[in-house]
Amino acid sequence: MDRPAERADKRRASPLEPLLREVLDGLRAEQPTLPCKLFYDEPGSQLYEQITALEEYYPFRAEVEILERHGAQIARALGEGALVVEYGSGSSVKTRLLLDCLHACAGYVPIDISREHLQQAARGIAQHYPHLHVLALCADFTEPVTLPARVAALRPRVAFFPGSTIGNFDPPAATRLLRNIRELVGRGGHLLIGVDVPKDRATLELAYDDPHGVTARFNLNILSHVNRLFGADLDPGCFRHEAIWNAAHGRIEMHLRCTRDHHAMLAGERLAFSRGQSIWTESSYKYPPGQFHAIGAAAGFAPESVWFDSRQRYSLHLMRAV
Ligand code: AVJ
Repeated sequence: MDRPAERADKRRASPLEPLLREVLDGLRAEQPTLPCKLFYDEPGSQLYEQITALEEYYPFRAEVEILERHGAQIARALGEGALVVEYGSGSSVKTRLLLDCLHACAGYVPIDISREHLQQAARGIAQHYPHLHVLALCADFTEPVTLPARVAALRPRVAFFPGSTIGNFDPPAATRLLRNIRELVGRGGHLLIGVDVPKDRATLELAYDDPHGVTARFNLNILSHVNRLFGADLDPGCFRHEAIWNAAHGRIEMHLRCTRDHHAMLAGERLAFSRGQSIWTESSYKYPPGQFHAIGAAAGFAPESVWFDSRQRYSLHLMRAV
């Protein structure tokens, strides 16, 4: 049997330790939270793919429409021979639309936290573009990212950040993340980033609470992921999916609302949830263009162009690092 000191040592050495801290602190807060990056285990990434196929989830289709309609203009603005670094690449569907337009592309570095998903997507891209240098990077991009040595010399750099994933960070955290991206692309580098815009409550809430229950399964899956990661016994049957538009803050909030008193064990800690209480699992901020320009400016980016889909539901910003 481990002596306590040895056990503490082993725990300190585990890469899960900071994540476990984050999860425990979050679940014990007055408003319990879970970090939304934990949505993306294998089943979660697959559920997210299903969400993007839903009619109700307009951001995906709207962004594809923008890339299809304005791809040539985007490619001209980005110039030739760029190294494309994609943040949160997921299935890389949008990547193909971008790569198809780019005249000559020096390399492609997809970054994602979900390893299998990332490798599968990177293989797909490498097969489809046999002359392209593809280097997958499995990383949490909320931390500063270092590019692999083999592509580190390639310039100019373009950060491609589709999907409105930036909306998952509150404005101060979004600014910090864009600052990291600003450092990575360097002066004169570009950021091409998808940003959802505020709109009527009905459209927004339907997009995040679809009648097919896919988003509900996606939200509840985070509990199974936590259970698997930490050997916990949170009961998904005690929670119900909720998505509300918080107009004052300009964000969709996803919660898991506790439907009956429930306690669970997580890494030897007892957690109690009472009926009516929620675990806040995700925010999805929506910005009008001017508001997003302010965030970009605070991170060292100047606006170059903004494109919208035909129904003005979604925006794609091109910004240049200054
Ligand atoms: C891809 C993370 C931006 O916030 O719209 C979809 C995730 N959550 N449905 C979003 C999501 C619920 C999505 N992001």
